[in-house]
Amino acid sequence: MKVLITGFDPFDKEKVNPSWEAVNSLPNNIEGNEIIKLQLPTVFKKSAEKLFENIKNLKPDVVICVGQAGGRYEISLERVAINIDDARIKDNEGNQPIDESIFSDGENAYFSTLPIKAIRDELKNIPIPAAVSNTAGTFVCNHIMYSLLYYINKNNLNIKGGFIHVPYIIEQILDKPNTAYMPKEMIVKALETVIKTTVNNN
Ligand code: PCA
Repeated sequence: MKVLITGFDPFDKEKVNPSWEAVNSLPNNIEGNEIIKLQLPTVFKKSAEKLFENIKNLKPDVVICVGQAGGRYEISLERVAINIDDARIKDNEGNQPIDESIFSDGENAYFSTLPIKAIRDELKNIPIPAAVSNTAGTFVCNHIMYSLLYYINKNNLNIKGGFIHVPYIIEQILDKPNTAYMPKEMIVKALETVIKTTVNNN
């Protein structure tokens, strides 16, 4: 199978984004499956346009988008994306949409089609802390998850898609006392497990 996996560039004054640091460290092949890594800008709309372009060209079987969720302790397997942009801060190009729908002809919400419960169980077995999350927020991460599932749905594509939030990595929390983090190597291992579980789950 062909797996497209994305991470975001750094935002909100961070120097790195753990999602891209981990995605970029994945091997190009996992158990015979081709792994294609793509960095997306932390920018409303532009991120989705870049993702759509790559899905069109690459025709992947699985698309997994990954983002930073600073302050969370575990790998968050997002269940649902909602049709709302409501930004607490500006994105990397100064956009700050408030209470705007993402696609006016889209559903109110779409559910992940990744096997999130099976992934959670596999991760806990390793063991890596993981949980199903019922909100991806209302910033660019929810925006990309919603856009991905909207695109798959509207175009009737046979693609499994979903979104994973990951904690800060160590270099981000050195000046943030008492803040949750996960070593990058553990996030990489988690993403490998996400991929294996998804391609093996029919
Ligand atoms: N996290 C942000 C957007 C980019 C990222 O890595 C979010 O949770 O919306």
